[in-house]
Amino acid sequence: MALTREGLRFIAWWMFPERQRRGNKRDMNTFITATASGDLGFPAWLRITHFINFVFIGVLIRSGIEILSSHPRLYWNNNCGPGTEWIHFTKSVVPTKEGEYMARDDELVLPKWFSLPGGKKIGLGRRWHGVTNFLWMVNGLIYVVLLFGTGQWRRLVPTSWDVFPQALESMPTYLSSNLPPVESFQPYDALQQLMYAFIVFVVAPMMILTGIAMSPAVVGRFPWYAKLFGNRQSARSLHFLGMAIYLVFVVFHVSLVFIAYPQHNVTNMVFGEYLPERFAAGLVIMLTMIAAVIAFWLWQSYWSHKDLRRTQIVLNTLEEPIRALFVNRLKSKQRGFYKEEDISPYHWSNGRHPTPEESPEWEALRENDWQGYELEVGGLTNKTIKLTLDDLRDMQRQEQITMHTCMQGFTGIAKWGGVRLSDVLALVKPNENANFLMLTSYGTAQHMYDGRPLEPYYTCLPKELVYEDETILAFDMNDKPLPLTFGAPLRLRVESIHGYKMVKYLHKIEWIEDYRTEGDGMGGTREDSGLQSINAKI
Ligand code: HEM
Ligand SMILES: Nc1nc2c(c(=O)[nH]1)N[C@H]1C(S)=C(S)[C@@H](COP(=O)(O)O)O[C@H]1N2
Ligand SMILES: [Mo]
Repeated sequence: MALTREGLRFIAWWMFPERQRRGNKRDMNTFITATASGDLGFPAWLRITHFINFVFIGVLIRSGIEILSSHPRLYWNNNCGPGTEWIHFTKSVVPTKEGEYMARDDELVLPKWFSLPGGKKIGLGRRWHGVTNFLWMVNGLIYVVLLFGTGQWRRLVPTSWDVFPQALESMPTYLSSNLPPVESFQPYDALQQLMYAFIVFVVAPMMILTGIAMSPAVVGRFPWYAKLFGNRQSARSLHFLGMAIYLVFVVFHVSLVFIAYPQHNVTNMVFGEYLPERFAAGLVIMLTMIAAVIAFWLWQSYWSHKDLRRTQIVLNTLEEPIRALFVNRLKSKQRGFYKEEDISPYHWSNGRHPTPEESPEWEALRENDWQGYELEVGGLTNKTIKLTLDDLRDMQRQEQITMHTCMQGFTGIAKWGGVRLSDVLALVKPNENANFLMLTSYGTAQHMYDGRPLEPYYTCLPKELVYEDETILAFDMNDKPLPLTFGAPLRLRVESIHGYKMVKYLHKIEWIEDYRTEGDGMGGTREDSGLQSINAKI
């Protein structure tokens, strides 16, 4: 421990040598040097991590807004019933009849300069958010380790209870747009210190913890985790409020840098020490850097849109190892957790049932009350079989009350009745090269990425998902045969992933060798056309 501390001290000394080396040689302003907590200065690591943090927070806010815009409503309950949101960012009113209005109908289209990447591209917004989260947390960890390793924590952690009355005292000073005396910045005054400590030690961890609560893999495996925040939707609301706090903070903080003793702030941040004579140069450098960061944020949007597929592949390549490390292994264990009374009275939908033009076959079966419906099971197998709904109902039944999470943001709890996918697959023998299971719908995609005619909705599942305990083919929802909008007569449920993998209006399932030879090669309709994670296990 002592060794690490010494090591870090050395790195710190090496990284911010100005003040240490020159020490007292320089006659520095008294308020910087003569502080109760010693000379904290502005070491290089602090300035660098702070700058990186600024870049990443902007990326997180912009991509977060893209994600939010795909379901612009926030709730404190998991049912997400129409009118139960505490805030919405759309004028659309949700009809109370289930199945009339799709989550996709509710999406906003934001301009490219505003959100990342803008233009209803939640698939890419989620990729940007995911990749940046990881980098942001690594940067934050380096910052916090160095903060405590070098004694710099005194900047942020108040060492006396006096900080509260002091902060109260300086509040009216700020409010009357005056400034506390320069001596009280050591390096920060009490109010600033409290605000910074709150952002670093309360809001940032809250963003991480509530972010984790939004992953269907995490709350599928550990449903209690979401309860720590109330429920999954309140975690989402808190995550949003955290963003709002960040936005307000950034505005205040940046304004104060330029209002409260800018000579100190600017030269300290740019040069690492107080150099009033170089204030003009510092200001130019700082403003140029801010402009460059804003240009980078905009570039991300335009670069993303220039070649959507390339962006999807690049970001997915960066994100996949992180997913593999943390969430891909989590398998749903929701049975027994949710109770009958948790079932949502209203359940959102995504993906309308096929029209007679799209699928005359499905329409005929529907008119015939599903008499004659057969699920085809085959592909790379020893034989192809066809199962009627009665065949499926005669097999061992599995029921589960689970929470559905659409990657757009809504959730809903329902009781699903069906048969395990693994039991169905046990009826045929897959060949050696059967690596993925492809499930195809009678229904079509809601849109195609390149505007070509709508193709049947499909998804490819890796074996890990196929053989999960709670992966079922469901024919019942809440003790009744599946309603039309929820996938009649048969649909997939995979409870550890996002809703878009759960094909409704199931037509056939087949073992295939590789998802890359199907559709556009990304692993499913929402991957092909919605630019979601390629061949995702979550
Ligand atoms: C300053 C930091 C951050 C800001 C401003 C931010 C902002 C946002 C916003 C506004 C959303 C949209 C919420 C919604 O409508 O569903 C969002 C989504 C999300 N955020 Fe963050 N976030 C931050 C950090 C994090 C961190 C550290 C994590 C993970 C550990 C995280 C994980 C997530 C996840 C998983 C989602 C939902 C994404 C999805 O379902 O695809 N966020 N974030
Ligand atoms: N055939 C088909 N299945 C589909 C879709 C679709 O558009 N067509 N949408 C998917 C998405 S994005 C989600 S969130 C869920 C929604 O299921 P629900 O309508 O039962 O809530 O269905 C999935 N299955
Ligand atoms: Mo979805």
